[in-house]
Amino acid sequence: MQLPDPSSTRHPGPAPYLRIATEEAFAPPEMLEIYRRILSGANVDPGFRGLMGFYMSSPSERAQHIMRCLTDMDALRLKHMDDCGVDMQVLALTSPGVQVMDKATAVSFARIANDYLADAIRRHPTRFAGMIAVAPQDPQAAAKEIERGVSQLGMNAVVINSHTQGEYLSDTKFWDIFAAAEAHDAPIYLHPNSLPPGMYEPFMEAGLDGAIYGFGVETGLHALRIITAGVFDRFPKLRLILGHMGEALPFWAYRLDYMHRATVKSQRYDSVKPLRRQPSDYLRENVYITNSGVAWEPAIKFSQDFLGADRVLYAMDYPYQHAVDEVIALDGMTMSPEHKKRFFQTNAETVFKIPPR
Ligand code: 1DF
Ligand code: MN
Repeated sequence: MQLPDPSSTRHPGPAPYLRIATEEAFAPPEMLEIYRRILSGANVDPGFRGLMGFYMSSPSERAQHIMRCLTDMDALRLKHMDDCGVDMQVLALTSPGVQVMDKATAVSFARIANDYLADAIRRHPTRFAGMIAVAPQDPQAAAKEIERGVSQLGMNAVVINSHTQGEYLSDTKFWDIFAAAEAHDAPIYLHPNSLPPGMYEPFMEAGLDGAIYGFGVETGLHALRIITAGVFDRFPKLRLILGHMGEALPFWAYRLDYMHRATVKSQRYDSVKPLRRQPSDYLRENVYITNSGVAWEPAIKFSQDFLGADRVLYAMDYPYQHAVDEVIALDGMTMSPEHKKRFFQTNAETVFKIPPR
C-alpha cells in the first residue's frame, strides 16, 4: 500500500474545483467492541471473520494504519485529507456496519452511529458530510431512521453494505427501505460487504474474496438483483450509488441487455420477468457510480461516456485506499475542465445535497 510519505514533496496543488471524496469510511470505537463480542462468539460468519477479524487483530502496517484512521474523526483524518488535497469526505459507517449484528443491536446501534457521525459533521461542517446507516434486518425501523437522518441530522444519502446475513434487497420484504429512500429523495450507496457463506470458499481459497475481486462480484450481483427484480419499475425515482467504477457493471451493459432479453423471451426462470426498460437503462437513469479504488483515467472516461458526466463521482475509499499519488493522477486526467469539476465536486454536491460553502 502507498501510505502517505511524510518526506514526499509531491502534493496535489490547488485546483479549480473542490475535491470531494464520496466513499470514505469511519468506525466508532463502540462498534469495534460489538464486533469483538461477535468475533468471540460461536458460528461467526466466515466472511466477517476474514475481513474485520483480520483488520482488528493483524499487526501488519496496513491493518494498524486502517484501524487508527477509521476511529479518528478529527486531527489525524483532517491531516490525511490535507496531505491528499481532499477538501471534503462524505463519510459512511465502515462495512459491514450494523448488518452483521442481531436485529435489536443493529437498530439501536445504527442510531448511535448516525448521531456520532452527525456530531463529527457539526465539528467540521466544511470538511465532512455523511450517509445514514440503517439496519435492513428491520425494514420499518430502517425507513424511520432514513426519515430521522434526513429531517433531523441533515444527511441526504443512505449506506447499505450489500447483503444482510446472506439476504438481498431484491426480496420484497426489504422494499419499505426503498420506499423511504425514494420518498426522502435519498440515494442508497450500495457498498460492498464480505462474501456471504454461499459464495465465500472458492474466492477465499484463492485469496480473492476481498476488495481485490470478491467485493465487486457480490455487490455487482446485488445491484443486478435489484434491477432484475423490478425495483426501479416500482420506485422509478429511487437512485443507487455504486462504488468501484459501478462494480464493473457499465462494462457488462451490452451483455446484460442481450441476455436479459433472451432469458425473458425463453421463459427460463420465473425470477426473470419482463422489465419496463433494459438493464442498461436503469444503470444510466437510476445509478450513479464512483471511482473508489480505481484511479484510472480510461475506466473513468468510459463510464462518463456510458452514464453521462453527471453520474460519475470521485471517491478515494479512505482509509482502505489512501494514496496521494492517485489524486495527482486524477488531477492530471485529460478531460475538459467542466467534466473534471463535475467529477471532483459538483456531482457530489448535487447527489449528497452538500450546501455551498
Ligand atoms: C476493504 C475495502 C475494506 C473496502 C472495506 O471495508 C472497504 C479492504 C471494510 O480492502 O479490505 O470498504 N472498499 O470499499 O474497497
Ligand atoms: Mn469502501
